[in-house]
Amino acid sequence: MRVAVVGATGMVGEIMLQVLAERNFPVTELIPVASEKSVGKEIEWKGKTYKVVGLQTAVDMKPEIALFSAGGETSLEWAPKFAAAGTTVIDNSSAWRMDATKKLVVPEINASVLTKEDKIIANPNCSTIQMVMALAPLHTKYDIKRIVVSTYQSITGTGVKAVRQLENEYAGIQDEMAYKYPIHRNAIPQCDSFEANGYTKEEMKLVRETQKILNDNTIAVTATAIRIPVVGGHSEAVNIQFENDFDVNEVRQILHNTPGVTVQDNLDTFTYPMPIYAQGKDDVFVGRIRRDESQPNTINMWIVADNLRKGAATNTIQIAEYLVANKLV
Ligand code: 2RA
Repeated sequence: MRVAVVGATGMVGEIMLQVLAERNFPVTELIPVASEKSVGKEIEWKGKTYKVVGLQTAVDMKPEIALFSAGGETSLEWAPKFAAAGTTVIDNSSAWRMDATKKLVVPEINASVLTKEDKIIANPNCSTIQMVMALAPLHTKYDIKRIVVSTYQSITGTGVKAVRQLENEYAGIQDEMAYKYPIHRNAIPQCDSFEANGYTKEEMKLVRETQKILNDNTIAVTATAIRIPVVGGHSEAVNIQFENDFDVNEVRQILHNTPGVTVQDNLDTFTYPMPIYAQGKDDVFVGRIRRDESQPNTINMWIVADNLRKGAATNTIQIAEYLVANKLV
């Protein structure tokens, strides 16, 4: 299968290449794609050297699948061009996620919505993916009424510039490219830009994408997204109010039985998820599971995942695996 990776030289693109190899995805021809400034650059993949090509060249090569992680503008302009050439696009940007004609997919939850006609498929936002991975089976069982989520997001979600800034701040190096605020020894209550309602786009992604993936606009969601100086992944403190009561041990068992979710929850051994240990793994880790004693039918939990893997590259490739397994490409 000819597979294009659009944004192959970026942080998520590089993880996509790594995960394609790890999972032995059936690639017969790899097409690394990047902006004009990177065309001709050589990359190594599975022992072979490939030259980066430009977008139009990649379209003309008619890959069966194109995995995009190149920003919303590139997706809006080029995903339709790939689709018109017969390519199935799986896009990691936010460009198509809330488009009513496009599917927004976490394979373990709603891959069954996919058909041969879906030529542009949206990969959800990283902080949404890890949350719905844990909440989807609980919604089925107990019917979620409201979610209050606070995220503690890795600086890798911002991109390589933020990682470089943090490293420079660690080393005491002045970084003229630095963002407005320091990252080291700080917590920044802003991920992405602000909308008119005073929430950031990141926070509103958690609201809108959760309702779309769980196919239930009655679920009330409110979010606060914070950027913190960690690199391993995103962490989330989630408070969930159900329509129905629950048993905490049954919740743990449901999560334990959920593919792609690992429960790490033992206070006697101080066992709970942490981003430094989630880094490089594809599971979503859940702990600190406990009843909210302040109101009925409500539970608290702590959800951690590598935002570059299950939050981006791996989920994208799992969608591609589903398409191949079900002969939808
Ligand atoms: C972030 N989820 O963490 C967004 C985009 N990767 O900034």
